[in-house]
Amino acid sequence: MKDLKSTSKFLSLVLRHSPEKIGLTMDSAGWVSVSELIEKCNKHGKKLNFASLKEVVETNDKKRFAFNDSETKIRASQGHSIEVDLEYVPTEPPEFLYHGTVDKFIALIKEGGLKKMNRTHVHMSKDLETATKVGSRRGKPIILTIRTGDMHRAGMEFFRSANGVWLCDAVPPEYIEFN
Ligand code: HQG
Repeated sequence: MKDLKSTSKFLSLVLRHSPEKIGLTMDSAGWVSVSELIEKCNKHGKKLNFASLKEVVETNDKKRFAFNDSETKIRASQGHSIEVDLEYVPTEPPEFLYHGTVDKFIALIKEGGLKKMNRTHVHMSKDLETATKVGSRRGKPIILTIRTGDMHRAGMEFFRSANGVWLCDAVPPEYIEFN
């Protein structure tokens, strides 16, 4: 269990942020070769074989990673900081989505809205429980309600990652309910 978590964290690092750290080649859609990933992880001291990789993919709490159909390639489903084109399809969002954050960011969010910061998109959750978990990573969570239906009607695009995280480019402050 602990091993799986540490492997998941390591995979997040190389598949979302720094493939070059272990000399891995990533294509423009974020895929890397499974055999190359296993070889380079082991070379860099992170023990991994196909069975343990498959276990991480299948049991990961947020389904963070996905194989292609033939299981020869793998990628992270969202959360990247490097520019990748995951071929997200514009999708109509629900009327409201939620964003979990913490108090110290609220003044800046009120002023400038939600920004993607280091990632490729702003991340939103479909339910309060998930948003609360996201916010709790940084302290006492504050949940913002976003009027995503209004944003969509105003022409803004939304995407949903393979593991159900909602994404957009930015959320202007007028669409955020600060409660
Ligand atoms: C905040 C996890 C100042 C924003 C989660 C957040 C998610 C601003 C932080 C995924 C701001 C960015 C992403 C502004 C936003 N001024 N602060 N204008 N706009 N912020 O980690 O959404 O477990 O990049 O509120 O489940 O927290 O890794 O984004 O606190 O889906 O799979 O800046 O990461 O997924 O933080 O989390 P992040 P996030 P994993």
